[in-house]
Parts: sequence; structure tokens; C-alpha cells
Amino acid sequence: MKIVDLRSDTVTLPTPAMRKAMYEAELGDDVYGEDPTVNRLEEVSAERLGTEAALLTVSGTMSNLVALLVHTGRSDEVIMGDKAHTFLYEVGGAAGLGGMTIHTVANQPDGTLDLDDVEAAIRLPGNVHFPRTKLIVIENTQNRMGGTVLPLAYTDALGALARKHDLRVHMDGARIFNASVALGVDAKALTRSVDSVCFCLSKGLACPVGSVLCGSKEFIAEARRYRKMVGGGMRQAGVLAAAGLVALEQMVDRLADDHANARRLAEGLAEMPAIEINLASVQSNIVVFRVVSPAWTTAKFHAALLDKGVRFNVVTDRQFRLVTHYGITAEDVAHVLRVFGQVLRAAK
Ligand code: TLP
Repeated sequence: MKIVDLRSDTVTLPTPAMRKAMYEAELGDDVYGEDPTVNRLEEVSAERLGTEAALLTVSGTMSNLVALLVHTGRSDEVIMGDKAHTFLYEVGGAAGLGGMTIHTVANQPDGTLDLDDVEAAIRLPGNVHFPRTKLIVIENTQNRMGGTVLPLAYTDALGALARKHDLRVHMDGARIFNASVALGVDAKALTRSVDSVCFCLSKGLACPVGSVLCGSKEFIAEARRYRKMVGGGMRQAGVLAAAGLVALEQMVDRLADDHANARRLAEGLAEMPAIEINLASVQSNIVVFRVVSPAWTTAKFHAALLDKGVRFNVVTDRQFRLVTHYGITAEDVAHVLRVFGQVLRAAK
């Protein structure tokens, strides 16, 4: 049976060029700062995102945690969306390991945080009762809202608001290159108003492991200490960085194919009466939809598709997520739409 895996872009396998680069990578001990391939990836990443410095970490979760640790002190408050990955899916590390308070504001359907909501969430300084607000976290693209892309004018406006209140901004840019490709805007511009940003190598860019945290020289020097603290000091990590360098060179522009495939999927699903989908939210490689027909429960629908070889994730009750990526072709999309059609027709 043909299997099409749309659970996540994290399931991507490294390309032949990556495997070759990994095999041939020049290596050293990165905890001593001596791995030339890691050093090169960090330089190239900083250049791509317009920051002074960068740091290779194990995962997006580690990059976000380390960034939050650098930006805050004990009990300090961090404002983020109620649908932020860092709030929902990072095991509460900010509280559990960093002693931070998280103050959520509602993510809007387009993935943004309303600037008035953010301003209202900022604690008045000087009141002995309050934790201190230190940081705002935004996510681009916004995974849970369906891979929505934060526009440049928005990130600039949020940055200005943060500066007005002397706050820092961290961008969880796990899929920042998807945002850049979707908007046709250089990633540098999307990060010019934030103090730190991380992006993932191991999602749409198809690397086996890794995320890169970017920021000022002082920020990265501190981040390097916290990365060590949380056990993320890797040694001959150049084997991973080598794949990252290939990814930045060869795998960014092709994200447009993933976006086109997601669009096709979404448009096909929109024609099926049992399914409800907001086409406006499909802006990158993620498709979130609901099954509204009473003929189905969440578990029954999920199992029926899995049984036909189509893998995807449940988001919440009746809500599902499909993610396109390097391993998915236009033919796979056509196949998946045929299977959805068959399964839905059989339920009538
Ligand atoms: N997202 C994964 C799962 O954890 C849900 C996925 O399949 O989408 N920020 C964002 C916006 C993410 O989507 C993810 C991973 C992370 C951070 C964490 O990255 P990793 O998995 O490398 O720790």
C-alpha cells in the first residue's frame, strides 16, 4: 500500500547532497569552538537572518528555551500567544526549567497577537505585586493557526511596541524560511525588529537534526552557556552542520513547491461537503481542516484514512493537520485527495 506521510515536515529525510556533505565534513570539538563546519553554519545563518552571531542547537525546543533563559530572570513574565508552540508543545520548559511566568494573549486567526492585547498584558513597572514583563514571543509561521505568515509590517509594529516598553522580542521562526518564501521577502527583513530568532533545520529544510538560534554577539555568548547548561553542548556536531549548510543553499527556494502542494490539497478538501476549511489560513505548507459531518468521530475519521495509508495528525476534536514537505509530490497530493474522496463517499 502507498503510504503518504503528512504528519509533519519533521519526517523529511536528508537529501543525497546532505549525506555526502555529512560524510565529508571537516570536524572538531564544538564545545571548544573548534568545529569548522559548525562555525561556518553559524556564520552563514547569522548572515541569512541579519544578526551578528548564531548558535547551533539540538532542536527548536532547545533554541526557544535557551532564548527565554537568556532574556529573562526568575519569575519574569513572558507574553506569548495562547496557540504558541512554546506555550502548548514545549513541555512547560519555560516554567519548569526557567522559573518564568507565561502570560498568554489570544492568537488571532491570522496568527498575530493583537497589539492592544499585548500592550494590555504588559505589567506596570514598579508595583511590588507584579512579576516583571521582559519578553514577547511571536511565531512565524504560526503552526497551530495553520502555518499563517506574519506580515513584515506586523513584526515591525510589534518590535516598535516592545521597544516603547523596553521589552525584548524573540521570534520562534521554526519555519521562518517558509514565511520568507510565502511573502517573497528576505528572511532578514522579517527578523529586523526582533532581538532573537531561531529557525529549524530539521523541518521543511530536511536536515536530520538541528535548529539555529540567532542574535547579537552578547546574546549568543550567553546562549552558549545556557545551551551547555541544558545539555546541548555537542562535540563533532559538524556532521549535522554540514547538512545545515546544504539546506540553506539548496532547500529554501523549493519550499514554494510545498506551499503549492498545500494549496492544492486545501482547495481539493474545500470541495468536500464533510470538510470545513478556511482557505485564507493556508499560506504556507500547513493545512488545518475540520470534519463537520456527523457521520464521523475524530478517531473514526483518523483511523479510516490511516487504514488507507494517509498519515496525518489530530489537532483537537474534529480538527486535523496535514503538512507538505520535501517527501511529498504533486502526485501524492492527487492521490491523497482521491483517498479522502473515497473514504468520505463510503461513509454516506
Ligand atoms: N513542531 C512539531 C511538533 O512539535 C508539533 C511539528 O510537527 O510541527 N516551534 C515551532 C513553531 C514548531 O512547529 C516546532 C515543532 C518547534 C518549535 C519545536 O521544534 P523541535 O521539534 O525541533 O523541538
